[in-house]
Amino acid sequence: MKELPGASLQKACRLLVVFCVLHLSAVLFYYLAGSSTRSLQGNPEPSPRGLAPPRRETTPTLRPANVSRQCPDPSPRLVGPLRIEFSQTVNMKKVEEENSNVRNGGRYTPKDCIALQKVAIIIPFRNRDEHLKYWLYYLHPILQRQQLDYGIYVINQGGDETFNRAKLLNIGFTEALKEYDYNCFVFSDVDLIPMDDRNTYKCYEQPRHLSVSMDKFGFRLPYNQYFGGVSALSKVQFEKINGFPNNYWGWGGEDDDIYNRLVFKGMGISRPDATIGKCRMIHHSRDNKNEPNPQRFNKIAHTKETMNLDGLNSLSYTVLNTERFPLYTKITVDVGSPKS
Ligand SMILES: [Mn+2]
Repeated sequence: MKELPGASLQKACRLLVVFCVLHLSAVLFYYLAGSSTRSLQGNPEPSPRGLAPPRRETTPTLRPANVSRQCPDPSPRLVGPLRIEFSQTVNMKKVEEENSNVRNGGRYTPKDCIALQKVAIIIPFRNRDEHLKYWLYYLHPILQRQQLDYGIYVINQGGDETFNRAKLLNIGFTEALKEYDYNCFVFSDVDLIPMDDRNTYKCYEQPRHLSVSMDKFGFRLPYNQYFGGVSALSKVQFEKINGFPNNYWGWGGEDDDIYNRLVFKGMGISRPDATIGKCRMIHHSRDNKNEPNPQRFNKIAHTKETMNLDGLNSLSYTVLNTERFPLYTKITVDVGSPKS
């Protein structure tokens, strides 16, 4: 028997209604199932393997994407080897424009995920503005690709007393912590630029030495215990060794003292491999008031006795000035003078 046209239309409508109801209840089910697992997000432990319902793919989510998710490790934005050169002068206005995501004072936080670490980068400084421009030009884009929650602190030694690198680093640690809950500290000379962005400026299980193959030393370590240039210590690691020594005036020795402190507290050095750890140093002549320290050999021999008396617990200084520039915070300090 042939069906009437009206009956066939009625049947089609009924089917459509049934389909709509089914679709609506399926959407509702997946939405509720999604919200009940929401509290698990941000849990650092890997999700259990096996059969998982494909809810994320099929359901549009109402919350903004990824903001409650930790940034992946390593960052997917890394590009690897970089061309680093110092032949052209840096236009700071342009560098500031190119890094418009950086907040005043040199602070940056990734937008689409939660950074794995909060990193304060401490740069001991005096009269090296040209080097600082290169550093900012190269490092800001690298640090953003590394998806770190970071801040840049240039600790400028005021006056014209002999330079004291390690004390400036102690001051940077202390001052940065007054601003933000940093859990990692990268201590970098102003003239060192990494040649590979896989050399992440973050902290590890053990204190990290980052500048492991410098062009200055023919892209190798000058000696096995070398800990100078760029290093990273977590807040816990730094406090465990009572910070760095305050009384190494002039060039040399303070990095070996720091190495000794780490060893005496039972820690070892973590390093990237020689390829990832390549970096360039900007050529320069020896600064005034930073002559090699003749006392350094004698001091290094006594780290074990001095480290508990000299460090964070004996640090004294005066902040003379704090300036917020678009790409860094500059803190000028009076570090005092060597005791005779
Ligand atoms: Mn240098």
